[in-house]
Amino acid sequence: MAYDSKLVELAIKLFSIDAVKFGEFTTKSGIKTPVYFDLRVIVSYPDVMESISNLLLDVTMKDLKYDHVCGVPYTALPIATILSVLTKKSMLMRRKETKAYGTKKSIEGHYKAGQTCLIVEDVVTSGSSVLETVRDLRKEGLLVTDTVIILDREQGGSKNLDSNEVQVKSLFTMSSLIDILVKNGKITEETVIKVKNYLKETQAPVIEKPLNRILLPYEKRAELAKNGIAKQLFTIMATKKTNLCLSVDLTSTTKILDLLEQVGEHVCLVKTHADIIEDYTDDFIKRIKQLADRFNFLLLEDRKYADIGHTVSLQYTKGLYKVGDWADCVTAHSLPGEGILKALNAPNGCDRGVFLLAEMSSEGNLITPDYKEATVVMASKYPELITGFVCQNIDTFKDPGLIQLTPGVQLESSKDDLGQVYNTPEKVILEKGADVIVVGRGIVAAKSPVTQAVLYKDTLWKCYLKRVSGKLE
Ligand code: S5P
Repeated sequence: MAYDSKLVELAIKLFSIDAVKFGEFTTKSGIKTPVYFDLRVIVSYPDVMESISNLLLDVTMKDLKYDHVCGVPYTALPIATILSVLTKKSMLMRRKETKAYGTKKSIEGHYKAGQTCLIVEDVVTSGSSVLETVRDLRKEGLLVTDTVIILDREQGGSKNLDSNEVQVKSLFTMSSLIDILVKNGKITEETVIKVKNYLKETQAPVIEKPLNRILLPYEKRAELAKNGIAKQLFTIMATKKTNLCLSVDLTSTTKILDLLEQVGEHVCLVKTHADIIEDYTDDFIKRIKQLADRFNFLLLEDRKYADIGHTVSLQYTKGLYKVGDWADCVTAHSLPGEGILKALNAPNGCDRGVFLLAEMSSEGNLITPDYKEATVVMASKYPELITGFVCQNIDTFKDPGLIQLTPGVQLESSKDDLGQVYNTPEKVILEKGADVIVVGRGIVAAKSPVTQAVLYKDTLWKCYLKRVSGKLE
C-alpha cells in the first residue's frame, strides 16, 4: 500500500521522538504489550503538532460538518485547540472532574442544544474515553456523530464507537503505522509479527449500544426507570396489558366516578383537570383513590404548572386541591426554568413524578426545537423526579427509563374547532414513539364510553406489540 509522504514522515518522526515505542511494556491494567504509545510528548515538538493538525484537517476532517470541536482530555486538548483556530470553529472543553461547587457544568464554552460537535482524540483502544466525552456532550443536547483520531490501535475501539453512533476517522491504524515503520527500516519483521499476534489476542471488551426505548418492552423499561412513578406505570402497563391513559375531562364528580367504575380495568393512567370540576370535594379524591387502588391505575393531575418555583410550590401543596397529597404525577412546563422542578419535588419523600411538556399537540403552538431540546436537558438533571415527557415525536428523548405521554389521539386523524390535532394510534405508537396514549373525547364523548375504551385499549396494545416485535426496522 502506498502512503501519503506526509503521513510517512509523521510516522517516522513519532518513532524518533519515542511517541511510539516497541519492546516489552506493561500497561496500567497490567497487560503486557509489545508496543507503547505516549503521545503526550508531542507538545515538546511544535513541528509534530503542526503536521498532525494539518493532516487531521486534510485526511480526516474534509467532509465533516460541525459547529464545535472538543478534545478528549488531556492529550488531545492542544491538538483540538490548534484545529479550532485553523478551522475557526469554536472549541468546547469537557471537565473530567465536575466542579463540586458553582455551576457544576461538565462542558465549558458557549453552545446551544442541537449544535454539532466533533471529537478529537489521540489514541483509541476500547473507545471508552471518547464515549465518556460523547456522553457528556450529548447530555447537554449536543449532536455528536464523528471523532477524528491520530491512531486507532485496532483493538475494538472503532467498532464500539460505531455501535454508539460515532464514526471514527484516523490518521493511522496500528497496522498502517507498523507497515510504514518496517518499510522504512525502523522496526523488524519480527516486531511486526509480535504486534500482530498481540492485536489478535488482546481485543477490548465490547461496549454495548444504549438500549433503544422504542423496541424495549415495558417490563424491561420498568427496570431502567429512575423515577418511582415511571417504574410503577411501566409495570402496570405490562401486567394489565394496556397503555391507555383516559383523560376524564368531565365537570361532575359523579360522572367521573361512574365512568371510572366502568373503564378502570382498561386503563393504566387516569388524567384529571381538577380545576374544571364544579363539585370538587375531598371525598371525591378519596373515592377516586379507592378506584385507582381497586383497578390498579395511577393518577395524573394535568395542571401544567408554569409559574415561578415559589408559586408552583404553593399551587402544588395548598389551596382547594392539594394536588401533592393525591396525584401520583403532574404535568409541568419547563418555561420558568429549573425552579419549577425543585418546587415539585416529592412531599415527605413519597413517590411522585413529573411529566414535562416538551411539545404540544395543538396547532400553532410556540414551542421551538431549541426549547424542546433544552427541556430534555433540564429534565436530565432531575432523574429521580421526571416520569417522562408530554410530547409528539420519537426523537424527543432516548432514555428508555422515561415515558413518552402523547395526547391528541383518536381512531381517525382529525382536528377540533380550537386547534387540537388528532393522530391515529398506529401513527403515534409506530412512527411517533408514544408509550402512554392519552385519549379524552374519543372515549368520554362517545355514545358508549366503555365499548370505545375497550376498542382503544385493544388497538393501542396491538400497535405496541407490533413495535416491540421489531418488525418495523
Ligand atoms: O399537548 C397537549 C398536552 C396535553 S396534556 N395536548 C393535549 O391535548 N393535552 C391534554 O390531553 C388536554 O389538556 C386534554 O386534557 C387531553 C386531550 O383530550 P382530547 O379530548 O383532545 O383527546
